[in-house]
Amino acid sequence: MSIMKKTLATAAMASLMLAQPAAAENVRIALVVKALGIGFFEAANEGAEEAAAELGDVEIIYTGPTSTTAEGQIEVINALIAQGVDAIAISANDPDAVAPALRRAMDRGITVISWDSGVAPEGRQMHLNPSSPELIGNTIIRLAADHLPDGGDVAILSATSTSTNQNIWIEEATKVLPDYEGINLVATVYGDDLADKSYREAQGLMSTYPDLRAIIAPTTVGILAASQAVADAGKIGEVNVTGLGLPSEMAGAVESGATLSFAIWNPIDLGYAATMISYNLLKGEATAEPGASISMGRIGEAVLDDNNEAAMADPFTYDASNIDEFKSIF
Ligand code: RAM
Repeated sequence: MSIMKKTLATAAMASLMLAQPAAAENVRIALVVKALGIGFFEAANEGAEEAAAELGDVEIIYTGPTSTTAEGQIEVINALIAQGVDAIAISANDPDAVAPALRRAMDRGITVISWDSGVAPEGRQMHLNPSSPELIGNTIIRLAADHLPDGGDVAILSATSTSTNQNIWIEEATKVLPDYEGINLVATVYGDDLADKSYREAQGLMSTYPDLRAIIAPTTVGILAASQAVADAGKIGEVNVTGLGLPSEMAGAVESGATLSFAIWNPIDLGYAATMISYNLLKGEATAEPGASISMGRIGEAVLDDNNEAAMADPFTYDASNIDEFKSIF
């Protein structure tokens, strides 16, 4: 080997040796979302990046399919296994369909949690709910009932029909429905967390049910699309759109009166908390088992129940009185 080549080789080795310890210390946490392009998940990613900056040795891989399918998520999971990431934190499009791929990830030593929309217990170590499912289910009905003192027909516009979180909330909402006298649930339809499909489903509800008084959309994509459909149909004041939305996306609907009030928890905090939990599990700082308490950093402790689930915080209600304060935050 020429002296020149030797020097280069030695320099390359030296730089490799210098680079290696830092690279080995960094852990890679993949935040797998239902689909790319959804504001709610982009806000969660902001929180994940905040946690990474606080922890110092974390790289966040924000990823997901282009539409809200389990098949798309399975491809993403398989690619993450091949890359050898340290943790996968997923909001699932289907609790069962993604479980085998996630099992394979866990068998290879990858830490797996679900957050927002859960995975069946065999496919994850723990699940972080944004809030208690009972509370969310009751909240979405109450939001509609608050503005219907004499009762009336309401319909639900959900995300996908296999979405774990929306399905649990709808189940809980249905349980408390008898407590709200005169509130009549006439239909549940699915917009798949796609703006155009949600818009068309909202239009369909208004034409099929002429006495409809509220559309309850427990999805940030659905509530925005429905509020636009109601405004475009000239039905502001007749059909109130409510459910779960982002203040930043719903400010216009509140201003126009298409939406009188809606709720949500802080999506930035949710992404932050999911990242902190993933980190503490993969570093062995905590074990996912019933009764365990896992630090969520500035949010507090996640205490696991018998199903290894925990809840982050209560949802907060937004209306014309407070939306301006929050619309620039998330
Ligand atoms: C959409 C997604 C997400 C849900 C929110 C409320 O962004 O469906 O999973 O938590 O709405």
